[in-house]
Amino acid sequence: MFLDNIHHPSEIQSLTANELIELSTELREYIIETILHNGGHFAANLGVIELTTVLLNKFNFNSDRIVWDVGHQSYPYKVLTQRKEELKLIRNTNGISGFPKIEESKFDHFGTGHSSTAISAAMGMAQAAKINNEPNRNFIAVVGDGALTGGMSYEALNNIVNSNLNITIVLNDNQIGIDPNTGALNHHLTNEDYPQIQQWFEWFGLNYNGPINGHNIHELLTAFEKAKTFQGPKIIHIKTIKGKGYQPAEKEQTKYHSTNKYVKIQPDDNPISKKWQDVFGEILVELAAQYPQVVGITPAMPSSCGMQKAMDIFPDRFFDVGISEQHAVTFAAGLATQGKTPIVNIYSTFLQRAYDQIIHDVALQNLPVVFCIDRAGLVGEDGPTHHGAFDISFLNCVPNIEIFAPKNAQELFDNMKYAISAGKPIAIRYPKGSVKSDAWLSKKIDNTEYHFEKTHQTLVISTGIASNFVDTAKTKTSISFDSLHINQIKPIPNLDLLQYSKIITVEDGSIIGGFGQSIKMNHPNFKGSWLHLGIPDQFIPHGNNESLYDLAGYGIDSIVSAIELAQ
Ligand SMILES: Cc1ncc(C[n+]2csc(CCOP(=O)(O)OP(=O)(O)O)c2C)c(N)n1
Ligand SMILES: [Mg+2]
Repeated sequence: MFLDNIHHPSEIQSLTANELIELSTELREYIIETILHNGGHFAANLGVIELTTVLLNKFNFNSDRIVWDVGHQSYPYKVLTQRKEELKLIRNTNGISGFPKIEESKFDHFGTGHSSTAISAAMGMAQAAKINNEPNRNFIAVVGDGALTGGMSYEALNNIVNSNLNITIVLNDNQIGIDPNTGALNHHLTNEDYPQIQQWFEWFGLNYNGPINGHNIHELLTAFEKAKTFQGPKIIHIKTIKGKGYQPAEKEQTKYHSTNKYVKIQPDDNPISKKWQDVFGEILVELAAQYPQVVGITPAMPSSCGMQKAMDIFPDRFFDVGISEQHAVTFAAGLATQGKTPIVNIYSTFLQRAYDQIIHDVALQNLPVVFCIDRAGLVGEDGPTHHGAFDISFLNCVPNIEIFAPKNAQELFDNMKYAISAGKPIAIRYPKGSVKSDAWLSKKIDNTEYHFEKTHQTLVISTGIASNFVDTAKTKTSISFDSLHINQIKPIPNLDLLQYSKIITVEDGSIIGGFGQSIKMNHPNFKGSWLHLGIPDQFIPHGNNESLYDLAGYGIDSIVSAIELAQ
């Protein structure tokens, strides 16, 4: 057994080619077994087993540096850099992260999670080495064919030409992202237009070597040996198979991008109810059939975000634009100027990429773009790179936008239906997980008026799924209190609060600039006290989402404690 006997990655540097082959076999078996049991990103890791062993053989990552783009394929690297046992608890509460993380290991040189950052980060490191006159250090960026479609990758490539930096880009070409990749790059890669591909990279000033069989240790060794003798920016184009070595994953690469636990520690809250993205997808199909002006855009997430069905039924109106959040939003803005009502379907965390496009291209021109923001709030196992903590705060301060946070499928339907004819920018945020009430009627929406029983001293005001937490909290304490769910976060309603002595607000988002603070700001005459529950001014770690809500301070138990303390 090689795998069990590697205690430091430097030991891999002395292995022979045949030993690296053996090590790769063991590593693959270990990852398959562990991740199928534990859950986590799966198929991408199986594609980079040989690459990882060869990189650790050819480079010394005490002084050389590596950046894994997105980082979901860094599990083999984690195993070989002193985290073999820790893989068993990857993404669990208190376990290691599912992405490279600087604080986790001295071998994780740059934290990733959002795509297309690797070339820029590695260039920065290489530039610093050049300034420090350290010519013998190597800087590696491993970039997938999906990650290479993201705009930042091109911005970096455009800068590389005259840099003479000692940087090696590894293009891991497996011809898929989570879903099939789109666009020109994907077209040329799948058509195997190698002379053109070579020419294209050379045009950016890169020395090109490829295509290399990324599962052949001998070919990989030769390529990296050559790369080490070449000073300056270069690209090694390897071809790999996502899911390599596990037949079901090779066949169904999208399904096996990420897997759930085989052994469920906790059963789902309500295993029968649908996921938010599935309900969204069904509503979208219904509204698209009813309103021909509706079009849809997903930046590379059709199956994760639920737009796939609409894409299948209305292929001329729904677009997967690849990993390109900024383009996605401005493309939507363009569509909106021509009478279309675009629905941009995007994770909260990735919408951060397109902030200026929201302000400058959509809101400033008051264009009717509808943002359906998935995975808003804490997202559990993916952790701080992916928590949708900030969208309320960063949208709240943008004029012209209205913001909604439904608590169930009916509200999601009502909000989407309203948004389509609102004629202005609308954001609708909904979380990861199952919808508590997943049915909806295609009814006409009522005007929102907030009537509520005013019988107690304390009022809890909440939005989105935090309102479901409040409902459950009510059943868990003997202390009664008034509660109010607010679906529309912006503009925030004016409420008659004067009879209360204490108001507690609850939201699945950042407190600073969030829902609670905006209610407070809107009620300057309220003389009682305020308590805002939500995500504090910290990055929340990864782990089981239910426990994270309480860790952050706004889960069911936290609400109960706040109510009891208010007495
Ligand atoms: C900015 C951004 N948008 C979307 C995602 C979601 N995402 C994670 S992995 C992935 C596909 C990446 O494809 P590729 O780079 O080819 O890697 P592979 O999984 O094929 O190894 C996507 C779209 C992300 N991580 N970052
Ligand atoms: Mg890929």
